[in-house]
Amino acid sequence: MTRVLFVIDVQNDFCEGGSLGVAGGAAVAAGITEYILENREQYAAVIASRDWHDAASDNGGHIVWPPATPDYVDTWPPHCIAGTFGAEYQANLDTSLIDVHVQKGQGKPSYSIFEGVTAAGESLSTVLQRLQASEVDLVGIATDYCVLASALDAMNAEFKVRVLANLTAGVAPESSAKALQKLTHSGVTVVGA
Ligand code: VGL
Repeated sequence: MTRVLFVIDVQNDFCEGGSLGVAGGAAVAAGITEYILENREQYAAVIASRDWHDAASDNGGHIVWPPATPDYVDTWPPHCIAGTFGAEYQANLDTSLIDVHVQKGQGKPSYSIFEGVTAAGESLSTVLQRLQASEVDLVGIATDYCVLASALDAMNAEFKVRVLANLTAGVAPESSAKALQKLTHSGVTVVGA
């Protein structure tokens, strides 16, 4: 078996002080760095995603620009605009530990890392095939949106999937608890919830 680690959207806009900051985001970033340093030998690769939206666009209805107000379920304030500070990895995540970077959400909503591409334009699926990956662990932000969607896609792609819940942070406690339940029911192993 070959296992990879997905680090989902550990970006400034999803951490405290960001336009869509979730509670505990910066601490999760630090925890992920520590976890990788201690567990690197378990993984064939560490693959990190970033939301990477277009400026001056609603990105397929995903982003609502002021003065309109988002619903924080299907529509969101501007976040992770390509090339801005908000789209960069949060500083507590040691980016030297990341082997593959993928970007998603260019002009559209992309909750799942499986919609991402590398800078060379390779899809995540191609990268995973090359690595001959069979198992996926997930950490990152947000538990109730991008971690959820990415883990469900990994299940659908027939990987053996674990979510390391202590290394995730969510938009809201209730939807995060629901997301972890849904993952468990879908066959994902939720560790440390
Ligand atoms: C996310 C809300 C909007 C996420 C992305 O990374 O979970 N959440 N866009």
